Amino acid sequence: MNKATWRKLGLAAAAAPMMFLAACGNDDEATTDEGTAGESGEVNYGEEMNYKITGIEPGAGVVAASEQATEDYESLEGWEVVTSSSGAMATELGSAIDNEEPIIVTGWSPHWKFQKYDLKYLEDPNGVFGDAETINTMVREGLEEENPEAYAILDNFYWETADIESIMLEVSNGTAVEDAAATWIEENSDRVAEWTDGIEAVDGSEIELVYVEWDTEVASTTVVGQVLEAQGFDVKLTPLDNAVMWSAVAEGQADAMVAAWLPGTHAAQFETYGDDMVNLGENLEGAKIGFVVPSYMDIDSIEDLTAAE
Ligand code: PBE
Repeated sequence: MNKATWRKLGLAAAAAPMMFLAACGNDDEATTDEGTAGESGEVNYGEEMNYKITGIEPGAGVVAASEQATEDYESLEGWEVVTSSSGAMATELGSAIDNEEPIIVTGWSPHWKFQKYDLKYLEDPNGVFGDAETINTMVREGLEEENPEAYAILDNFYWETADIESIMLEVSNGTAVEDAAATWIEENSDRVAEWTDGIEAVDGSEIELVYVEWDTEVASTTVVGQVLEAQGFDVKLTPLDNAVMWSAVAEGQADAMVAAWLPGTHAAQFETYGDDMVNLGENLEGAKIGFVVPSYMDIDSIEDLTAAE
């Protein structure tokens, strides 16, 4: 038996006592009408949310996957992914939680929202959002020969979820990302020293990193930028749209990015541009995307939602 079947059985079992109570509470007629009783315990979140999922930037992989989900799941028929920005998504999530209202956001980890709020990923039995991923560092062809010191530092850059989340949390609480990154570097000087170990300092050599203004990428790119700066580089950080970020590195207009989510989230971009750049491998493991909801919502799976009428 698959997971979905188990879950349905579980729901049926949970609904049974409610049917009984509903029947007892009805003085006129001890109705056992299955339809009515079965529905009495369920909230129609779709109706409450106007069948809308709160998205982020249109170019994000998680938005593309979410749109795919609305096509793949019967339970999401008639639903719409509304795009905006990562910042707007976070604001909407916060105010829904303040009012204990239902909300579904296109979420990802690592992210400070999991430290700040009680949240859960909706199960994705069809696997539309893929499994755990890595965030990878990509550099332009020729960087190794032309700027071996930068290449080596970028190649060494590797950290963990707790590291990036501590910076993101600070930033979400109002600290400037430059300050949060500087504090993290100071407190983790041993780790940072490993990234630059044995690499000679340079004198103002230029390096440009491109990124998208997602909370994760703002944190990682700022840290790497500061580490490069401390090694004597003249660092430029350029925020772009997702596709433009990939094409800038592929075409050699920018030197590097630390923001490639693979194998799933940026599969389309990797397919288009991956052959024209150098993959330096993961800088973080255990990343994930999916539908994220407040824990107080009484559903566990995408299949627990209901299609629009
Ligand atoms: N994200 C954060 C990006 C990758 C990094 C999950 C919002 C995306 O969906 O493309």
